[in-house]
Amino acid sequence: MKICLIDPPLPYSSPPLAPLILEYLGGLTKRAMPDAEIELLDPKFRPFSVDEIKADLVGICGSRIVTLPWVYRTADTLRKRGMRVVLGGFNPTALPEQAKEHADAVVIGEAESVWTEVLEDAQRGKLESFYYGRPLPLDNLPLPLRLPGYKFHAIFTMRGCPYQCKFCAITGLYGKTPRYRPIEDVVKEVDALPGNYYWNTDGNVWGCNLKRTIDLFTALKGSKKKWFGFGDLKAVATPSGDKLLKAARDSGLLSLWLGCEEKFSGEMEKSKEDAVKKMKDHGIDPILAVILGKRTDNPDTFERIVQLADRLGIMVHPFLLVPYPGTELYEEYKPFLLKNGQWEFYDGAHSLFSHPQMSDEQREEKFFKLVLEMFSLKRVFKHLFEIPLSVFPAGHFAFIMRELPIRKGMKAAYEKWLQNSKSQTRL
Ligand code: B12
Ligand code: SF4
Repeated sequence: MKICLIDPPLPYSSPPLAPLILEYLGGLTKRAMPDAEIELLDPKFRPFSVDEIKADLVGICGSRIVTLPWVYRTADTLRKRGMRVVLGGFNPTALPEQAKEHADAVVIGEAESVWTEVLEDAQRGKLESFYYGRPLPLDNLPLPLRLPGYKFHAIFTMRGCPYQCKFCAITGLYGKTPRYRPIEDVVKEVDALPGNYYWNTDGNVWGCNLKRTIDLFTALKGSKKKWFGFGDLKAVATPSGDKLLKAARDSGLLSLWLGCEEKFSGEMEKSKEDAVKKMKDHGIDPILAVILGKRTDNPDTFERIVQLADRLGIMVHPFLLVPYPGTELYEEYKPFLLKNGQWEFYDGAHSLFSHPQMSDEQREEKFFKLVLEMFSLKRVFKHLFEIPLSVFPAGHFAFIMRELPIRKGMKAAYEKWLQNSKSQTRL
């Protein structure tokens, strides 16, 4: 049997990161069906024509909502050509009935507990409509089939998060109870990674269990590889913050996206500003992934971000708030949603709900003004001098490799928005 797995293209350019979902699902497939022919396709890296695909079963990842129109279109085309298609990931889990309209089968939840059954049913020509993945312990996981040619690869060390931030999709898929991979498995996987840099994709790398995190970082000290991740400032602000940061730095952490600060609205509490400074003192470059345009934000929130970035000497990645289906926020914002179901607009650069104080255009305008400022060459260049000298040259090199494609993506989003605004004015 030939199985083809696809991670869809993104609307804007992204860092040269190998899609872990393909590598991991590939590993799971190899273990379940060692004789199957497996093809992993990433159009972000190597564009292909859908007409070239020939397989007995095609699995497509529907995890990033903005890609859903492409996922559905491609699935429809492949099914018309007689191929069976299975969809899985964050959005097929949140919207299974919608996904089923475009697929022979939908995997709801995590794939591990049902993937063998899916493959065997596909081989017998008897796929069920829905497969319900159960959360299993994270030991004895297959080794991902690593793809060649990428600058960065990724790992995960845990699933689940107890915090339940209203906007975040993580708990809808993985649940609230954290599950951890055995530390020795993570170390082995990191040692086996190609290249010198990797991405830890855990929702919050150090927010769930401080002791386990410090043990993990200590065990990774010998790996000599450098890495990036996502996390919060709460853990840093605890009395164990210094110990945590030292272990993180020794494990090779270069840079961390602070994307878990849900209530953040342009001002930071003193303790959190101190936590940012502490990270920098330990040689870690914090990036503030800030979500803007919330119904509780004021018009001047956007301007305050610039002042904060200057005060703290950090990069800021701004996004407009996206209410993801399956989250508490999506339910709360339902009465205000403007483009519900038009997933191509769910890219973090569009106004998706009405706002009590700002028009949709005003929020998008303010957002792009901030984007252009944050990703100006002047600012990117200036930030090279804000990255702690102790991580030269690896930290600086990795910053350029990561940030330039993101900058390119943000500029492309702006150009597209400008074009659309002009054509709307003409109408
Ligand atoms: C890595 C990553 C990226 C990479 C992707 C590129 C790459 N080459 O991998 C980058 C950094 C580019 C990225 C970008 C974006 N991302 Co992202 N990303 C992630 C992240 C951190 C890890 C995903 C991953 O690799 N997981 C590892 C795999 C093995 O696990 P998994 O995906 O959960 O898969 C399991 C199940 O979901 C299921 N499954 C998944 N797919 C499939 C497919 C099939 C066929 C089957 C059967 C099962 C299945 O089975 C798997 C095993 O159990 C997740 C957060 C997270 N921790 O999961 C966010 C996440 C997926 N991203 C998200 C978003 C929104 C984005 C953006 C669109 C953000 C934005 N607003 O602009 C951008 C795109 C910007 C652009 N450039 O256009 C959201 C998606 C939310 C949603 N409901 O849509 C997430 C969940 C983050 C969050 N906290 O909300 N992202
Ligand atoms: S935003 Fe971060 S802390 Fe909040 S639920 Fe998601 S992963 Fe957990």
